[in-house]
Amino acid sequence: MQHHPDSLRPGTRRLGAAFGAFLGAVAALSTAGPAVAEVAPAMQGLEVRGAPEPGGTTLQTPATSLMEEVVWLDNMLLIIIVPISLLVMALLLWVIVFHNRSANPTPARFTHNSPLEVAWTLAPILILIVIGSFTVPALFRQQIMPEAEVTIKVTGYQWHWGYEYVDHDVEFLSFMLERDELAEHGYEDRHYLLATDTAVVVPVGRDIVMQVTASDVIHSWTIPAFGVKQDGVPGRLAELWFNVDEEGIYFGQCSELCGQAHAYMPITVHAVSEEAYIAWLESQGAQNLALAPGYDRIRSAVELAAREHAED
Ligand SMILES: [Cu+2]
Repeated sequence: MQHHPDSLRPGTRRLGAAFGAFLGAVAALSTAGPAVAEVAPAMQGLEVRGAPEPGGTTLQTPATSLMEEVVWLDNMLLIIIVPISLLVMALLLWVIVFHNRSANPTPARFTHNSPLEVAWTLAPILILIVIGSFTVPALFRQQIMPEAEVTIKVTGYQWHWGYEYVDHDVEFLSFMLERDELAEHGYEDRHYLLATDTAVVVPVGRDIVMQVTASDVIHSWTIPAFGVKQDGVPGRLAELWFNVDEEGIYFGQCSELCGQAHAYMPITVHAVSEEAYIAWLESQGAQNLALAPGYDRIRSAVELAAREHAED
């Protein structure tokens, strides 16, 4: 699949005029607009931090407090379920070896043992209460939205994503990069099926709220390293939030089976400094820049420096 046929991109023609500048090769297929292929300034020098590893078996390295908690819960559950599994396997072995027909030709005839039954009812309940006392608060931390410092609406389409920075009137679509397009966007071959032509750009250390929806069928937006995953359902607006610890490039993939090209609508997030975020917003022609986190501090400092320079 060199380029997706137009039939795979129902949103392109409708939105192409508005977002032509973002679409690179797609723009050439749809409507007028310069093809922007070079890596935007905000993306340069970013390391890939959230990506699957070849042969990897564990969860990705956490990039948010939410994901740190998910990893902690995963390890905690492992400590609980390993002894349970060993106990059950030992009991099975014990029954198989010592209570088969030849080893134990005359089986016991009793059917009840009240103390034992109380124990094997209470023990699982207690274990579930212990697990729940950790997982339920974690669930609330994920599902209760903080005050958003950046709000982004993401819409799933068959088969690409659309993003809207609701405070800033910035909108663009995000298409998977073909193998031969990766290098010109600054990615490597191993990022095939992960990298997109445009990326969600967010500042680190700020609370990002994503509003997730879809236009045709159910899709699901996720970044594994952030510990977030949310179905986008047509006609509904769900929310997720994250606060990225470290600058870097983080990948995800649509996680709800959404049709023929489900595997070809990945997600790329660039977590950058506030300075780079504001510079990126400006490069996108953003409105209401004063609403961007840190805008006052960063831009007034720049202006101050410029003034001092002029006085010298
Ligand atoms: Cu999808």
